Amino acid sequence: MARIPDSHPRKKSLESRQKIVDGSAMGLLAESAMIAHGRGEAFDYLLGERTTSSAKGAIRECAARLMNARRSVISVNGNTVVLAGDGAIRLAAVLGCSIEVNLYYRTPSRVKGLISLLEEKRLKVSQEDAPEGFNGSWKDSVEGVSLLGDSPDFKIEGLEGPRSNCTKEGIGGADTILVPLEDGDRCEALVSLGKEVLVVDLNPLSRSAKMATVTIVDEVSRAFDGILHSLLNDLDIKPTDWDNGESLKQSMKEIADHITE
Ligand code: PTJ
Repeated sequence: MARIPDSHPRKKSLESRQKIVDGSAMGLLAESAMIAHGRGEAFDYLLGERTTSSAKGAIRECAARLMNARRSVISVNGNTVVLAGDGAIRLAAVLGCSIEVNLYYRTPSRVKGLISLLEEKRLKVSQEDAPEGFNGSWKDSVEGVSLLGDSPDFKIEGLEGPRSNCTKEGIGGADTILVPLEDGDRCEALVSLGKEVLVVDLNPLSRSAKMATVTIVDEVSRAFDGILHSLLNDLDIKPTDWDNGESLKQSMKEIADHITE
C-alpha cells in the first residue's frame, strides 16, 4: 500500500482498513470480517472518531474491574488481533493475565495463525520502552504473557458448536473477561455463568453491548490504549455500582449531539 501522509485526515482509518485487507489475505480473518469492520467504521464516524466522555467513564470502570479481578483474561478474535494485538499484549503484561484466541468462526488454522501473529507482536512489544507509570521489568512482563486457545479443554455452557470451545486456564477459569467485538449469544452465556464481561463495541445498539456487564463504546485500539493509561495512572479507581444501560444511553446521546453539531 502507498504511504499515507501524516496530514491525511483519514490516515488512521485507511491504515486500519489495510490491516483488515492484509489479515484477510493471510487467511487470518472470518469471511465476514470486512462487513463487521465496515459496520464499526460507520458507528465510529457517527461518534466523531474519538473516545467520548461516556466511553472514558466505561474505560475507567473496566480498568478498575480488571485490577480487582481474581483472575482476568483478554479474549481476542481475528479483527482484534489484527487491529489491536499490540494493545492486547501491553494490557496483559500490565495485568499479568493471559490472552485467549477465541473465534466465532473457529478453524484450527485460523487459531494457529492468530497465535503466531500474537507471538510476533509479543516479541516486538517486549523490545519497546515500558509505558509511562509501569514499574518493573517490561521485557519480562511481556514475555510472560501466555497465548492460549489452540488446545481447548473447556466448553462455555449454553452455547452450541465450535464457538463454545475455550480453555480452562483462560476463559473457563476467569471471573472477568475483556472481550472486544463479542457476539451477543456468547456474551449472554458468559454473563449467565456469573462472569464479569467487559465488551468493546462501537455499536451501542448491538446485543453484546446490551448484554455486557460494562460496555466501552469505542474503537478497540483506542479503548485498549485508554485502559492501559487508566491502569497505570488512575491508581485510586474502584469498581462502582455501574449502570450499563445508562452509559449506553449516553453514547447514543453523544452520537445524536455529534451529528447535529
Ligand atoms: O474472528 P471471528 O471468527 O471471531 O469473527 C469476528 C467477527 C467480528 C467477524 C464476528 O464476531 C462478527 O461477525 O461480529 P459482528 O456480529 O459483526 O459484530 C461486530 C461488532 O463489532 C459490530 O457491532 C461492530 O460495530 C463492532 N466493531 C467492528 N469493528 C470494531 C468494532 N468495535 C470496536 N472496534 C472496532 N474496530
